[in-house]
Amino acid sequence: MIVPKSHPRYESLLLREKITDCLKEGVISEAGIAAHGRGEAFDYFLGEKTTDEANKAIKAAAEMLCKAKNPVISVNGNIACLVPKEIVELSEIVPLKIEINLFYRTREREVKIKKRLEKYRAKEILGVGDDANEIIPGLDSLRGKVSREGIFSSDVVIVPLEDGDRALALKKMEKRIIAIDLNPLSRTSLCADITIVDNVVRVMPKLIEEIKKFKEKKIEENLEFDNRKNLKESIKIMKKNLSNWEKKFNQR
Ligand code: PTJ
Repeated sequence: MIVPKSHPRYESLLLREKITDCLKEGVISEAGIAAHGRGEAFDYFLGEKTTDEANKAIKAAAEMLCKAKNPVISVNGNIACLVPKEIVELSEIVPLKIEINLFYRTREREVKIKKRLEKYRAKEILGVGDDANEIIPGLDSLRGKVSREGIFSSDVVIVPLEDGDRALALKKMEKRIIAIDLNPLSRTSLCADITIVDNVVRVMPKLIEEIKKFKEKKIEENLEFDNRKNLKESIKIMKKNLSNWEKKFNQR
């Protein structure tokens, strides 16, 4: 551990260390590092905390998952690195299926990610090797290769840290999409049914909590959720933070 606890950006630097370790292990793609950096910038604008809007989206996502018939979480290198334990816990409590789906798909990375999830006691992992036996229509990238049992026949898919095209293609297949994306303006954020604008490392434990509450019937059912309105509010929070920082900057 090189980062001292007293460092003002300790938490953020710790995540960076995790990400670079996962790159060395071959879990994350090189482009995954760039994706993480883009996320860091948006997180900074957001104030690096879960907003009320994100909490509303998390509650709505918990309800959608609990009511789904065949929910699936799509796992890429970044989330396998950052939240492996939570992916497995989520798969048990909803319950939902875990499917590995990579943009930079190689057999080697599929296996490495599978092993990482198994270390956290994942039992069944779809989308590896020949199990990715179906194609999402109209999608040219390797993300289009999906499992018949999983994403292909799913009704609700959680897509954390997406790259846009697939979310749109899944919508055309009439699936409902829950996105976790720090960028409220990304194509994925705009096309999802529910977008949680927050860092996946803060979202996953909260989502698990909300699902537990929903299962114990401690939260209201049939929550109203307007994704466009929620995204607008998240953008406003970022703008407000920026203008407050500008005011402080001008006073120096
Ligand atoms: O592992 P692979 O091969 O499937 O590759 C996956 C990557 C991440 C490289 C691929 O999906 C990609 O290029 O993603 P993008 O287009 O960079 O989009 C990632 C989005 O996630 C961006 O809008 C980021 O702001 C956002 N993001 C990054 N880190 C986080 C995040 N959102 C939530 N939590 C984060 N920690």
